[in-house]
Amino acid sequence: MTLEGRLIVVSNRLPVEVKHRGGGPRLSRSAGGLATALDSIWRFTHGSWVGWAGSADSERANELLAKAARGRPYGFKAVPLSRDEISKFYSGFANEIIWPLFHDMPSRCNFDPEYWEVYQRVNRRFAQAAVEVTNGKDVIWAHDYHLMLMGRYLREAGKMTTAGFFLHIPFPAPDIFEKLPWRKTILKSLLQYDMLGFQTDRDRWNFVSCLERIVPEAESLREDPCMSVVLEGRRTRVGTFPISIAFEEFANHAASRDVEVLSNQFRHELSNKFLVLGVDRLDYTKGIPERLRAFRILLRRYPELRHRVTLLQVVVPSREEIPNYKDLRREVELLVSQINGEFTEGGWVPIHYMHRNLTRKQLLTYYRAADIALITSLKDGMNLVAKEFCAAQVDEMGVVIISEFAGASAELQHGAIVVNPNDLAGIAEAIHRACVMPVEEKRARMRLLRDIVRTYSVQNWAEAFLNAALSTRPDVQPKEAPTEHEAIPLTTPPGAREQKIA
Ligand code: ADQ
Repeated sequence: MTLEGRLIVVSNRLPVEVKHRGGGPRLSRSAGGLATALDSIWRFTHGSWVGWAGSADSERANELLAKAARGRPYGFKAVPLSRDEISKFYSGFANEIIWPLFHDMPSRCNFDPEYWEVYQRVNRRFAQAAVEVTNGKDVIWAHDYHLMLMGRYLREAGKMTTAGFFLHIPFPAPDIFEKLPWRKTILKSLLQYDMLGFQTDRDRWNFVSCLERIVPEAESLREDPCMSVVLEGRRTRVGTFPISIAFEEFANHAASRDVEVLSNQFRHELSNKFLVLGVDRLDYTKGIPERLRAFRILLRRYPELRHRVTLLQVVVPSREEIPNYKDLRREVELLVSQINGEFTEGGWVPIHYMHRNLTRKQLLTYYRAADIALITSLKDGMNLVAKEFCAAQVDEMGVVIISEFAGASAELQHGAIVVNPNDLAGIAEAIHRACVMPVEEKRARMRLLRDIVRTYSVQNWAEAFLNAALSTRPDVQPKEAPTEHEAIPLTTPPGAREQKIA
């Protein structure tokens, strides 16, 4: 697709971060699923990326950003945030209220009213920054729960260009969402965007159910392929767009000689034990303690698997300034040492644990070397690790065990083994099943999974969203007919889109 204007992406963080190290500010890549996914949408368009650039807002930092933009199809527009704003907007409102609430964990929320004040102020600032780089034909695409009010401030600034919003995390059911003191303002602000995108049908249904309960004056119209909501004469389209990965890029890199050699070497070092892999940001939504406890049950129930199976758990440090996350690290490290203490014998350590950022090559090496990807999120918008693992299975042999509460399970359920992350014995049984699964079944499942992920890449996701956003303009129609994935009509039951093993 080609946009008539430019694309203005707005996200909390820019894809590069300026950090103060000894000797002055330095640039590094931002971590996490959003940065990885968005980086690949610029192949077919150009424009600007608006977001926070990290701790430093000095002149030198802007120089570094200008330098980093050379050769990219987009420029950077940094939004300055003070230390207090980072603490109350990012750590506070976004990550101590919205993150736990939207992941169905209201008891972890800290509903501090000051957080709300700062959230409003910072959303207004992001809107102003976006307006400064936007021309009439541009499309503004805002990302994630940090920017739910930005639509309202764009309208207040008189910005009439098309504005869309994609939520990367789940949207909760009304009984959970209504706990939020600012629920109505947030829903009405979201309806100031022209286009809203959710990861799964379940999230979209939840959003519409919340509207029905909290903003009954909004009228929902079930149109194909998206639905529309009309409030005070404004129409917002609402669709399902499951995010994906750059499949070919991952698959080609995983197939490279480098990665093959490293992965064989790693397997050799483990004496070719059956390798179970967990890769996550260190976050309480990812179900890491549950996974470790399930692995302990496996080793207790099936002593014949001792010496034969190893769990490699890789965690990337995340949000370490928030107390909940520090506690989680301690819990995970204690469990790892308890389990290793209980089972380690000469020549075999049951759990290998890494707490650090990996390069793409290292990540692909572990994906390729592993026999099982174990994803036990208690709740997850999508989970890109599941899709990256499939892309890296160039030998078509790995098994995916995935939580039914990860968005990716809606697409992957017929090729993966689906588990309830609270059912620890069930997870242990799933690992056992994967260990004894016949090779033909593994291949059939992995082929299906790879087909699903290959067919709908992150480029398809971005095009589908932007096409749907453009079709909200009275003067523009989408250039191509909507694809199956572009948006799923609300009448389609969740899961209808998935395929089965032939
Ligand atoms: P995340 O919660 O960050 O993303 P996820 O989708 O799994 O979760 O993405 C994690 C990313 O970080 C993957 O690309 C993975 O390769 C990378 N990663 C993980 N551990 C790493 C390590 N140790 N070193 C280097 N890289 C590592 C949010 C939502 C998700 C949603 C994405 C995209 O919470 O539900 O899928 O956005 O929409």
